[in-house]
Amino acid sequence: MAATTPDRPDLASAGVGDLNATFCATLVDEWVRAGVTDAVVCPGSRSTPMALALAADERLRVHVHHDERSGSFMALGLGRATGRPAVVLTTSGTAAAELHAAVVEAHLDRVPLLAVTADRPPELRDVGAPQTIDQTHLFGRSTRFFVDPGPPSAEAASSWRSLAARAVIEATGSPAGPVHLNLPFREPLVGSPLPLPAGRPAGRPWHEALAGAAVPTRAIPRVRGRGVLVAGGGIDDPAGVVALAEALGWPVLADPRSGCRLDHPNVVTHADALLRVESGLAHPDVVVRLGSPPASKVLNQWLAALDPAVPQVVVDRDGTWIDPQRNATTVVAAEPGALCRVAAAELEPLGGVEGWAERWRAADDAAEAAIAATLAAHEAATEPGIARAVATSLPQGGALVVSSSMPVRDIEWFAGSLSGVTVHANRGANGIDGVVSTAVGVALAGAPTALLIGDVALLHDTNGLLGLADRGVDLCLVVIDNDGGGIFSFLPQASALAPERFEQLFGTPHGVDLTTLAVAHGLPVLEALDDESTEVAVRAALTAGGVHLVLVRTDRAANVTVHEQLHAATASAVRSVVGFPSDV
Ligand SMILES: Cc1ncc(C[n+]2csc(CCOP(=O)(O)OP(=O)(O)O)c2C)c(N)n1
Ligand SMILES: [Mg+2]
Repeated sequence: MAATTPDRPDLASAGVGDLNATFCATLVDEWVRAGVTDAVVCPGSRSTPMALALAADERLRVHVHHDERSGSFMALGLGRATGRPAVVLTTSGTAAAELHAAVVEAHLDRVPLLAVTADRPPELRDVGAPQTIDQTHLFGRSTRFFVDPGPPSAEAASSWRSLAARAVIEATGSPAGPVHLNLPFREPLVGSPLPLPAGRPAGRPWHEALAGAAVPTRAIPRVRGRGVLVAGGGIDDPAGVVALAEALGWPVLADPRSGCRLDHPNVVTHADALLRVESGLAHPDVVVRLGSPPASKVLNQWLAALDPAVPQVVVDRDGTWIDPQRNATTVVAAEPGALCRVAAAELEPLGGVEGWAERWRAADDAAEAAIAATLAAHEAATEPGIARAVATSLPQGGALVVSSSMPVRDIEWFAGSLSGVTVHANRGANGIDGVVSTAVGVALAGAPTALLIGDVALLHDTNGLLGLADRGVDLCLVVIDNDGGGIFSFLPQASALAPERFEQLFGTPHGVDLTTLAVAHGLPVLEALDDESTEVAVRAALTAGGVHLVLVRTDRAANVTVHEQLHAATASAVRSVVGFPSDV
């Protein structure tokens, strides 16, 4: 028998249950040292040792969720809002497979996440044992790091802290993303932790990553011309971006997720509307693309169609290949905002072309006025009007989660300035799954949060409502109920197919009474009839605190009409300001 050491007094003679418990308590201690604050635990038996260890550590917040898919999106939302990986724990079998969608989103949108799946030990695999599937590399190439350390053993105890600390470093490294720990446990599953292997002094984690890459300012092209900054998702320092725009006399075309929709003359919030119109604005001398691609299809198509002679510099924190248009001339690995801030301070004052930024400003203001005027003419609620109402009702420091489908587009097109509000959207894979739970996770990070979501996306993640009333969050779910997938009415399928076929396959009305659904989960429901009452309801809900659902009913056909009106109105307003290409 191995001699005991001061570090692990009894481990060598420990029974399986106590060994399991000690292993899990060590991982949890190390995760906390590395900055983990939240864990989502889904019920199951094989995961018992880890569930008990997480629940026993008072430094962690533990959120129990019945549904692994919703639970994993909740952990994703926590990671999005905090930058720290949250743990999501499942038992073995299909429970583990339920994490896949959130893992894919975390992978593609670079959100830190610790996916922890319990497993049967090796002798129970591939022999028809119950609830046993192949969990090795279950999430394929979507993880930053996969590890299956085998059932806990005293011999491996000196590696436990390293394993846990590395998981956090891999999840938060460059690029951030999901880590999968597949942990097999032998029975018994209940035990008591023995003294843990010693950690580093003063609560330090076992491994620490060195951060901070040098900022290559020379990457910002010294062009004294008509340049454009395009700010997508993942901008570290929005004010730094705006400072550079000011120094260069360039506009910032700001995606809602960029954080750059600040109240500043160089910030353009209606780029999509401006670029729908052929004008001199559409012909810059240089483009700098910051962060992940913007949501606007028009903006992305415009980038794709630019003359190859126009330099396009892509700046991304991880140097990730973000070039769906395949026309980037330079790819720079740097934090976009930090790079811009340094460039703004260090470059000699450049000065843009006279009137360039002012033209963008005038066009943006004209688009905003046209949107406001068009919507004011509608008495009933409109989907764009609801998007604007939600954006304006959020307090400073609030968070807005937008679902894929029309909500993310309506915010992009029509919400305008979003100063003081952090916008989150699952745009890594654009899924309409897990959206409610993502918003719950964002709200758990502490900010008053609004979710703008369609009825189908809400129904897709009904289980996000499980236990929600008691999670202690301030969250207002604004549901646009157009009884189906409104986005499809904008596609060629809508006119190419017979109406019944279109409704069957795309419109997909469901007839579910969402009020009854919310009430079944103990949530108060406010129904709003117009844009103004939506704003009042969201403000009241966020002021009162807790969880509320604001329901607004709309019509899919009428929604197409109002969008057409808005696009026509902004196009004519922009044209009247910028004129034709030769005018700029
Ligand atoms: C997981 C997933 N399934 C299906 C889709 C395809 N899809 C995109 S939008 C949409 C309909 C969404 O309807 P709703 O949430 O009501 O929003 P609306 O279109 O009415 O604005 C569907 C099914 C998807 N993006 N993700
Ligand atoms: Mg809908």
